[in-house]
Amino acid sequence: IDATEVESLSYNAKYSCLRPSPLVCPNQSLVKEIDVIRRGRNVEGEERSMLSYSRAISVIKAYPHVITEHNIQDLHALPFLGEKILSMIEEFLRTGRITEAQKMLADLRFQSLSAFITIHGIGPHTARRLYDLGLRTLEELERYYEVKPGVTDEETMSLLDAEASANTEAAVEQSIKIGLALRHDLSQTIPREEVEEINRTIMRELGHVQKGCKSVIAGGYRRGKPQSNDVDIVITHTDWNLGSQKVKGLCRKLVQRLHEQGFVTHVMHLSGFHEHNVLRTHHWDSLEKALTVFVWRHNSSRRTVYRRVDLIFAAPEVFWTAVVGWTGSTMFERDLRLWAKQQKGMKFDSSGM
Ligand code: DGT
Ligand code: MG
Repeated sequence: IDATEVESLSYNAKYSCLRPSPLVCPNQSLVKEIDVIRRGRNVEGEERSMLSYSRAISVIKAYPHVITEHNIQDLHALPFLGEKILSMIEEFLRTGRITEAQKMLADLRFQSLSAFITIHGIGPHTARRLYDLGLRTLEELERYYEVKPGVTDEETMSLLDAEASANTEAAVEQSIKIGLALRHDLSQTIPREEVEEINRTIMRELGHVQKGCKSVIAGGYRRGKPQSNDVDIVITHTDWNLGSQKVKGLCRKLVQRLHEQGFVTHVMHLSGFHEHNVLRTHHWDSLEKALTVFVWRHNSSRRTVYRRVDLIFAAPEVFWTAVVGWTGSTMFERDLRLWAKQQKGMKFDSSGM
């Protein structure tokens, strides 16, 4: 980035990718309250409304001052803060609460749907379908999906053999079953040191399959989050000329190796080029990737833990787009694509520009 670009970064910029945004902002409790409403719109599938709240939250996060009755007028000059949000902010300043958020939190349907979407493979749509069947709790979901306690390794690795099945209903159901069976582990967040340890372990194993690779840990970790829900590792080869050939097919080989060494117990998704997936429908890129369950007993914990690990492979020339595209946040990625298109006449994607 040249100096003129840096100067154009500003908290009142229209695109979130041009707004400096701290991990914890001066108005964090307000953001948390509005986020409840955003989550409510999300589970109900009200996408446009959810996006409005996401945008508003993103703008407030970038605002560098504590909002008070003295400076609330300044907010009118910020993008994406409409009358409705502004009146919610006023209510929050007066009472420390937003009525709609409090109602949402007390709503039993919201509670059930929110719990359901914490399971990998269950999106808002499936969550509502399950709710309509009369299901209310994760325990009821376990009975419905006939999840047995403990982990069943054999059946799930079959995804490795039948790549095409990763797009079927059966594969999604399988993924939900895994998510339910391992939910107590997978809901734990992962500290940075362990994220780094997992990366080192995976790169050591990769060295046995292909020499000369390198990786960057992306996702929330790269944004500085102290705890992550999963580990996102972007991998390439250091040979600029031959790297593209060397990473081809490597994803599958690495997952196979990790499985043989006892590090990967499940593969939720394995994909090559231009594949569309039902688990994550938007902006699915064309990179080779594997969404896995990684298991180990690492240095600082004495017990066996299951972690969600995503492995993404990119040719050297698109390594940077893969790293940027997998770093997030979701709003940053959305606006980066929009900014590239509207302001630069380019198309940005994790798999290239
Ligand atoms: P967390 O929950 O602590 O893991 O937080 P994040 O921000 O790491 O969230 P995560 O792991 O779901 O996603 C990391 C970033 O990767 C996210 O901002 C967008 C990107 N991403 C996730 N899934 C896909 C995908 O299927 N395709 C592409 N192109 N990007 C994705
Ligand atoms: Mg992540």
